[in-house]
Amino acid sequence: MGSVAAEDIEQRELVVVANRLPIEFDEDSGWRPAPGGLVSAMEAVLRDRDATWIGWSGRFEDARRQDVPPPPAGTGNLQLDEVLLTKAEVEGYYEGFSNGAIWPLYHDAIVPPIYHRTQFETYRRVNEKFARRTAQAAPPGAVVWIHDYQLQLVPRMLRMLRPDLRIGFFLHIPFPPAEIFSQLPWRRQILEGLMGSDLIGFQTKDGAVNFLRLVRRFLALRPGGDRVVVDELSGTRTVHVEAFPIGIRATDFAELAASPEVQARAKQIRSDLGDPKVLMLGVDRLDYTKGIDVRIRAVTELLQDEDLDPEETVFVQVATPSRENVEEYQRIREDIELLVSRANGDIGKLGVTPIHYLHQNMPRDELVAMYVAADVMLVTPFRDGMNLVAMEYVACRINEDGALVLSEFTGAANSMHEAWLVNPYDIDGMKRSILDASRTSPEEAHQRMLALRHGVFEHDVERWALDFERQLEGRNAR
Ligand code: ADQ
Repeated sequence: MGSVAAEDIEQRELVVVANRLPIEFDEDSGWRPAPGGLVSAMEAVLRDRDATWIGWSGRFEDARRQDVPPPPAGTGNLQLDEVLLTKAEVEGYYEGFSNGAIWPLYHDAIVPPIYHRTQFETYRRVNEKFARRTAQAAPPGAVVWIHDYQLQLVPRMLRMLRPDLRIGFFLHIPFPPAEIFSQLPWRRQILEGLMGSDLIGFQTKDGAVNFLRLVRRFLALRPGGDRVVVDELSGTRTVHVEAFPIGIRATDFAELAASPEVQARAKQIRSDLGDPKVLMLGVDRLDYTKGIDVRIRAVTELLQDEDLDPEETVFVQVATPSRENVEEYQRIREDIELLVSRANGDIGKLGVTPIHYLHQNMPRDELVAMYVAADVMLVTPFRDGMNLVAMEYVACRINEDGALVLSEFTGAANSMHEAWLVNPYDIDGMKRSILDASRTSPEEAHQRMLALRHGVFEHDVERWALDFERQLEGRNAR
């Protein structure tokens, strides 16, 4: 097979299906682009092409009075197609089954997954809603790209309704080993749902291998390499299962980082914080998978024991509010806030606050200014599909300095070998690495950052999307 020019692929009709539309409603500014991992990843791919994005807008179908106006029909070349959900559907499908069962299960069951039969039933019904909507909206022969763990039943449902479509599915979060996945009461349905795809993409090879093992065990199919042949009434069909590690639009971050405004803002941030010798930074959605708590513990101990000088070190943790209706998220927020206030109470002095904690969303340029300002970036999840924050930090280090401390349990660690890799369960090991990273010589920091930047710019999000799409159309010579 020959290689395919990027322009050919961009001519194709593309339908993206995701839990949320890439916009959200704000009281003051109305509809605006939504923040978050998936949105920042896909934004770049959709920028210059005709496509439809199907997803929930955040509006409730059964709200007695709709305070929120309908979303726009599109932005630029992107058509927006709203799926309306009821309050009960959002509770059962999203907060319940997706975030109470699948999310913890797929992240190594760090907190116990909760299985409710009624919630799975709602998940199934909502997946059906998405499948029907997509079946209506997709032009004949279109390429449909379904995203993430909330919609794992959609591929099979959609194939039944529209066998003419090319169906791809990408999972943004980890896919767990059989020992963990097998506890799911609806494991068969989930596997069959995903197998409705022509292509199933995972962040890592481990995820793909885990999936193939499960298909063999529970669906009695025999994968050959990364392919599985499925017998259907209409004949046989081949499902490809592969790793497609996601990236970021690195040049966008680098350009923003180089702008005079952001450079000035970064200086201002450092000066507002008292011009510390070492500025450490954490940026995460407030989620129990991200290891924010262990990171704060490690830094606190280092400051307490004065391995790090509390007068010359500042740690800033930015935590985006997330899934605030789910109980475990309320708990982790309380834990983190207690840790921060205890640490500052114990180590702080009048005019000296070693740990700054911001529980808020940040505009992109402010976030980039933080990355530019920080000497050491702490990314310590217990488990993470990829982790874009680690890559964003690296892309913003235009002077090729700074140090990244990265959990080995992130997908990103598979390619970012020059980071200070840590096991977040080993607090002493993590303390040693944080210390080492903050005391590293400029030469070593430079060498490591140079290599990291090479990887992040080489494997950017456009390449990820193009790779996935080529493979989905069976035109990739990989
Ligand atoms: P997330 O779990 O959301 O993504 P991550 O990959 O780190 O995690 O992406 C977070 C995004 O949100 C980044 O682009 C970051 O810049 C942005 N962000 C974080 N805090 C912010 C703040 N306070 N204000 C504004 N923006 C903020 C899921 C998976 C990951 C996977 C991605 C993409 O869990 O493993 O890498 O999808 O596939």
